[in-house]
Amino acid sequence: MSPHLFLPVVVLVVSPTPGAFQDSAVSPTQGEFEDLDCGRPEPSSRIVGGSDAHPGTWPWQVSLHHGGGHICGGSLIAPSWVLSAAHCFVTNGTLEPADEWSVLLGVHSQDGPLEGAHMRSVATILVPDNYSRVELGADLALLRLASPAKLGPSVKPVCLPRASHLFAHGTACWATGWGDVQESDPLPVPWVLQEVELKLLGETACQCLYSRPGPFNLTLQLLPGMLCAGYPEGRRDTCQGDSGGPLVCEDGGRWFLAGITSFGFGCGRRNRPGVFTAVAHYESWIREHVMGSEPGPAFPSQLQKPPSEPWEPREENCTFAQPECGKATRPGTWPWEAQVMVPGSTPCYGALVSDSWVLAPASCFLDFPIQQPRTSDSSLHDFETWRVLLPSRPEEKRVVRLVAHENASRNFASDLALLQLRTRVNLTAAPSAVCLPHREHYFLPGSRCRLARWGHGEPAPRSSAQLEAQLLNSWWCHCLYGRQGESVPPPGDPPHLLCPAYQEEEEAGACWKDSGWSLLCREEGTWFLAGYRTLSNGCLRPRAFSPMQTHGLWISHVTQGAYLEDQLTWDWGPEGEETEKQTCPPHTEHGACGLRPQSTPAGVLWPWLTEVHVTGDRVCTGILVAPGWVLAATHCILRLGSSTVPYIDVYLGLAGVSSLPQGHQVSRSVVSIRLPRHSGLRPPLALLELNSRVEPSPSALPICLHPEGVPPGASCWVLGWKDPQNRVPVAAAVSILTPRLCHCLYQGALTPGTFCVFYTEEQEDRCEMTSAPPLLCQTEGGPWVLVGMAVRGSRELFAAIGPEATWISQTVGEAHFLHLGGSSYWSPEGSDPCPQDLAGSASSPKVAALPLLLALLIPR
Ligand code: 4AZ
Repeated sequence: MSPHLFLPVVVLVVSPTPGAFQDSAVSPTQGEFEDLDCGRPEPSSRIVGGSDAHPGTWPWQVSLHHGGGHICGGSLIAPSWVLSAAHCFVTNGTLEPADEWSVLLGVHSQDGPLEGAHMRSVATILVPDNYSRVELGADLALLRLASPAKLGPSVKPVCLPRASHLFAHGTACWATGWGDVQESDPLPVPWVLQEVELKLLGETACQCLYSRPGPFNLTLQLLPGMLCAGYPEGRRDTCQGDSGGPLVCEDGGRWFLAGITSFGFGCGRRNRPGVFTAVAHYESWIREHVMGSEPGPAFPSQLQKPPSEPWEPREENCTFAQPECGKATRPGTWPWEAQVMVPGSTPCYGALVSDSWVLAPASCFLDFPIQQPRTSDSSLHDFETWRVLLPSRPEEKRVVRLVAHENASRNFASDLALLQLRTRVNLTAAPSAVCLPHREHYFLPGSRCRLARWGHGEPAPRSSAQLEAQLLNSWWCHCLYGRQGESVPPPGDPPHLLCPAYQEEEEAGACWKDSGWSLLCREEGTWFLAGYRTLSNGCLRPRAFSPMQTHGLWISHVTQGAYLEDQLTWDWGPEGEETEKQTCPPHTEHGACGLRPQSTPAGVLWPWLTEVHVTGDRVCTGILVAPGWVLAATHCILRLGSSTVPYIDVYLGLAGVSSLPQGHQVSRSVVSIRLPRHSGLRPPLALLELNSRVEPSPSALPICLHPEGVPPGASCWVLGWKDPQNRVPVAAAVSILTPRLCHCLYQGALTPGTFCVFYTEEQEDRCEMTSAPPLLCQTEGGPWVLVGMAVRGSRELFAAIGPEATWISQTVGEAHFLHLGGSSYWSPEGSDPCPQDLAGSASSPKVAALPLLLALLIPR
């Protein structure tokens, strides 16, 4: 995978309409193409304040169709020539065949009446030899039409500027097109041509804006032959689908094609104006290629020379650039934290997402659940009395509008509302806005995040270290907390949930009830509002958050200027598609169990493997079977003949990462030892009750239990430590003998409810046996299940979990019993007589009966 620039979807962002055309009498064009009149639309007036162009206003605008739909714009420059952008026609370095394209001329609405419109096929496409990628310039293409366009009121050519033509900085020009109206937001039906007024930016000013790194230090080097138009504050811009279309500026009553829509970082973003191909720079290339064509394009000379070079800010004092988002000098002191005060209710915490909008939970302001869909109409509220308090500002802000998410009342994942402030906030170090993630934003597993106040509710009275977390990968998040049966979204798709894994343990006895939390994640020193949740999770810290990225479109639609800045997107390649098939292993009624992460650089993880330290330095293997319970072999925990009650501690988690003994992350002490009631013999299994729960995470998660023995098709392992000092977990592969073979080999020595195993490939020395290791099995893609614990003094015999299932579930409550079917352990009923040569070979079964064993192993 490799990160690349997010060049998002775009459309023309709406703007006020231009003034009426001056149909002034201007002297005829000079130059060799004097006969072609250009750049003069029919005189017209426009819909004031709208963004739809009036029909006939931009008669040179053409739509380039490929595969049955609009792909790019273009400008008619002569009856047989259209000028557009090279990137529309070049895919992976190859020019697409001209005959696959058609040119639609004289269209206004692409879904409306097409009178005056006509289509032409393309005979040739010409692209400069030095074109490779948009960021390297030369993004222009000449299209020769198969037959000349029919000129008329709605089809006229535009004038081309000569190389000497100077377009003054600050000139208001117009860009037009059928492109997206926002990033990832296509122009709605009836697809009426859009127009937007854009100011030309000088080279220094534009470079200054593009040199301001956004959250990911993404900058752009402008090159000769590029020009910029737009605004430092963004909002008005071209976007995807406008490419190839015109940027025209008026001179002496004629419209000149100053630029060809080429690219930009996103659309309408702060500090990211649109980048255009400067047509004047390519005068000679165009002339050279249209030579001999009659009539060719017109290059009228400039009538109004711009006065002197207008002042251009220097890069060092690029003060007109807009402030950045997501900068916090001290994590925990959030400069975007907004406190919304509504009389009669406790303050509601939200986040400043632009200079005039606060995002907060809708449930702060609307009643839940709402029976009737209620309008999100502001008139239901008396905003006069509402106040918003922002960091470092003594004065309170007033609210003029509330826009609730349309699903806010139906679904907690949309519990969002936007509040518009009456006056804009001057964004400085504080208050400042938080950055919002784009839909495709991929928060890397392991990203550093923090909880921040969100909505009503008191902060949990804990140390701030407890608010720190790292993101889990989406498979874990989904399998631990997602809805069963829903497939795991592949990386790159918006996740259904975002899960933090906390750095600090949950404090015993603390209750996080009734507080909403937002999840802020930091990337490259910039904080993003990644997720939020308003529902409490009992007393526990929240484990799963609704992702904010799915709401970016709604937020930018409403606010027209929230901080959705440059972000990385990942090119997942074919691996991304493979992961699409990922699903989670079955859950039990108590949730996920037996999930194992891939081994990480931090160590091999067996999230249920527990070191049980018994008084002094004896170490037994324990297995986490529920958040507050560990199962261990009785003989390891309680030594025969010892009359003292042992003092026991347990350690779980990632080895080698924290400062706890042996690098474990989680420690607990044991408050009681429970044994099942057995007549006579000492029971083989003991349950250890922990002083507090261990919440599920990839480094500490309960195992699944399997009462029926070995699940069909499973591979089984004995899990333990090789070296009692340096306890790095090891697993030895084993096969399980059939109950009959087991019984026959160990005749007389076996307790009912025992598994016999056979180590494959000399693996029996891998684990040290004094710690009483467990026997685990896993079916392909399924969860890991515990089937037994080692019997005292044996490497090959394991006490089965099955016979104790009732006792375990009654004692533990939340044990994860999975019913997968399968072979059972040895039980005395119905044992057939044993073959002669096996009887009595129990001391060394594999030596005596190896050939037989291999034949009788439980089939996989
Ligand atoms: C595009 O993808 C595109 N905001 C066109 C223009 C801009 C960005 C992207 C400029 O075709």
